[in-house]
Amino acid sequence: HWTAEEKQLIAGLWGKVNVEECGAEALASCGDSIWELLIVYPWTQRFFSSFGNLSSPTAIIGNPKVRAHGKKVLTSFGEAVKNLDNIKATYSKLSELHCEKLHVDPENFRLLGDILIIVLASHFAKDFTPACQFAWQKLVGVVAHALARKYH
Ligand code: ZNH
Repeated sequence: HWTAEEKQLIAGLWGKVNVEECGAEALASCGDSIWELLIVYPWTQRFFSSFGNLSSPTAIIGNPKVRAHGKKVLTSFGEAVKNLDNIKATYSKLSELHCEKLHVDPENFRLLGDILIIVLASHFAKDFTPACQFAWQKLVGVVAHALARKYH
């Protein structure tokens, strides 16, 4: 459950990710969370064998499929932000996909969540207060849990 302050901190920062002037750039940099995941934790590359060349950081950064996937995941993450009180139901189908079809180890959801927080903190440094960090840490935890639900 969320306090009013937490909801506001989450929606406020996410609103900035989507705001028009810097929206595209911020969204792109959050979408970059995926290539950061692939570079920082190279074993996650095995899930993306259909994405073509991931043989070096340069190849990963320049790979259009990675970029497109980052956008897809981030857009989907936005659904959690919009449905804070209903995250489990929101990700029920996606959990099935990741657990039963893609066999993504749930640990990876937590790794991606941590990276997303680092990206948000560096992009919105002056707004990223400890209270904001706490709310986002909680959110990525709830999202990871919801996505991993079909394993339980
Ligand atoms: Zn994931 C896919 C979301 C994480 C892996 N994903 C996907 C999609 C989405 C998502 C929306 C699409 C689906 C369809 O198409 O139907 N994810 C997501 C989210 C998250 C995630 C929200 C968190 C936050 N993933 C993840 C991770 C991993 C993954 C961590 C690993 C490492 N995914 C994946 C894969 C896929 C997906 C492999 C498939 C891709 C293709 O295209 O093939």
